[in-house]
Amino acid sequence: MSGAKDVERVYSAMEEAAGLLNVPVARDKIWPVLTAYQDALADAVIVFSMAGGRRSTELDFSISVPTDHGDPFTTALERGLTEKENHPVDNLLAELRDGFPLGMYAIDGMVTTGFKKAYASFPTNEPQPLTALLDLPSMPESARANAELFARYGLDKVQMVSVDYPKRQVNLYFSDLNADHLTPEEVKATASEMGLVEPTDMALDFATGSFAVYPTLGYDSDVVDRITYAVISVDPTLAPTTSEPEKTQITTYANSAPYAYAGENRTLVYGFTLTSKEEYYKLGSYYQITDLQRTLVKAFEALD
Ligand code: GPP
Ligand code: MG
Repeated sequence: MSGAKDVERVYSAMEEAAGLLNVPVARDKIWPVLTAYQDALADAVIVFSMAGGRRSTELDFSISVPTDHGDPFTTALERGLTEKENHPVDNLLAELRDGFPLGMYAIDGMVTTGFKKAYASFPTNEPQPLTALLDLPSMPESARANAELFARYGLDKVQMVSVDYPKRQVNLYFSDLNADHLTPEEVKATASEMGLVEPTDMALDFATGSFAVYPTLGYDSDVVDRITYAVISVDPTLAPTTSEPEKTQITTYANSAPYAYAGENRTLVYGFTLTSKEEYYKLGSYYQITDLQRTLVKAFEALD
C-alpha cells in the first residue's frame, strides 16, 4: 500500500498550489483528511481550485473516491473530520447512495479548514433526470421550486450532486447540455429569471462552450443562490475576464499549478459564477486526471 507516501506527495502538491496564492495550508486540518482517504489517492482525480479577487485567500481541493470505499461522508464522520449538522444535509448523500447507481464519490475541502463537501456522481454518460432526484426527502425544497425553470433552460440531466455541509448547500451539476440553451440570449434569460446579475459579454461568450452548468441551492429559501458555467480545456488563457487582479491571478495559476501527468498539457476547468450581486471567476487545475478528463477535453476542444 502506497497510501502514506501518497499523503505526503499530495500534501506537497497542495502546498505548492496554495503557495501560488500565498495561502498557508493548515497541516493539522489537512493531514487527517488525506490520511482518511489515503488508499484512494494513487488513482484519484485530484483538483486544486482557486477563485479570483477577494476569494483568492483560499484554495479548495477535490479528491475522487471509488464507490467500493463506501460513502465518504460516513468516512468523514467516523474519522472525526466533521460532525452531523442535525439537518437534512446529513442524509442527502446516503439517500443518493441508496437510491441511484453511482459511478464515484468525491470529497472537497479548503486548505485552511479541511473537509467541507461530499459528491455523489452518477456513472459516466448516465446522468439522472432531475425529476427522479426531487423525490429524495433531503433534497432541498428549492430544487423542487426551480425544477421547471431549470428544465426550460435545458438543465434537466444531473451528472453529479455536491453537499456542502458547513454552508448547507447543494450543487446540481447538469451535463449533456444543449447548445441551444448556451447562447448569450438564453444564458442572459436564465440568469435573469433566477434573479442573478446579468453576465458580462465575456462571460456570455465563454458560456457557449460550457461542459457543465451548476446551480447552488440552499434549504432556507427557494431562490437560486448562484449558478456556475464551467469550461474544460488545456488552454491557460481562457479566464473570462479582463479585470485585474483576477485576470493575472487566474492566468498565472493556469500556467504554474502542479500536475502529476508530465508530458501532457495541464487539464483546467474555468468557471464564472453569478450571484444576485456579482459575477466572479474560478479555476480548477487537475493535479491528477483519468481518461475521462482526456476525453472531455478532446470533445470540447473539437467544438471550437
Ligand atoms: C466545482 O464546484 C467542482 C469540482 C471542482 C469538483 C470536481 C472534481 C471531482 C474530483 C469530483 P465548485 O467548487 O465550483 O462549487 P462551490 O463553489 O459550490 O464550492
Ligand atoms: Mg469549490
